[in-house]
Amino acid sequence: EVRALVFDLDGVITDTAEYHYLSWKRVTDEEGLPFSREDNMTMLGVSRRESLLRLMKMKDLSLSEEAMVEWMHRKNEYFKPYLENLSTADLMPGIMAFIEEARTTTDYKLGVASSSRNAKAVIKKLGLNHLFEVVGDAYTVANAKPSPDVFIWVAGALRVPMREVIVFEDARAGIEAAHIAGCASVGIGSTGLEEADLTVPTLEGLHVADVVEQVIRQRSL
Ligand code: G16
Ligand code: MG
Repeated sequence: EVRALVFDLDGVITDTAEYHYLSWKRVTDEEGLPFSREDNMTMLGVSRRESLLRLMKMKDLSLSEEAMVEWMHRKNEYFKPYLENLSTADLMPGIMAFIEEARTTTDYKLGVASSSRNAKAVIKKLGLNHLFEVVGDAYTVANAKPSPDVFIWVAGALRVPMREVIVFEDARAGIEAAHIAGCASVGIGSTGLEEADLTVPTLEGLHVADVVEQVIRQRSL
């Protein structure tokens, strides 16, 4: 039985994944480091610190704790103006229709599980608060995705067993976290989603009942 749908924020509800990339790109440009979209894929969906640790590993960099804090601060300073200008144009295609359909045609509980410290600000800025019963973010748990903690926390707050939750994610780290938590998963996008129970390029034009049915079928295979 499915009783809850839990959505990732950056890259699933909003197009902010692009802004995270552009912000890291600006920092790496300033530091004279090459940084491609492909590089960025390996940092998707994990915490700010874990993103930097992965970047350091990728580029064989060693930074002091002080330098790391400064890079993370700078990245977020570059990210913040994007948030100030956030509008409904930054919503992912099809997401609002999908959530609206879930609200009107099902009694699934709806939640958000994000690795971001900016998650609540993004949701507020877009006026989406009323859509979700629970929002878990980088402040609610100590360990960000791929740790399962945020999904366990959100499922608990929704009072739904983990196996009755379908998670919607755009990042490998999020799919991994969802599975460790015992949730089912839908990967949205084209890269790094091989482990998802169902992968779709976008939610645009998809119906909740069809997606849920496909996930259930996939899981019992
Ligand atoms: C998001 C992004 C990640 C980002 C993380 C931390 O997670 O996908 O790329 O590194 O938040 O963001 P911040 O620097 O705002 O704390 P999610 O889980 O919403 O995709
Ligand atoms: Mg994401």
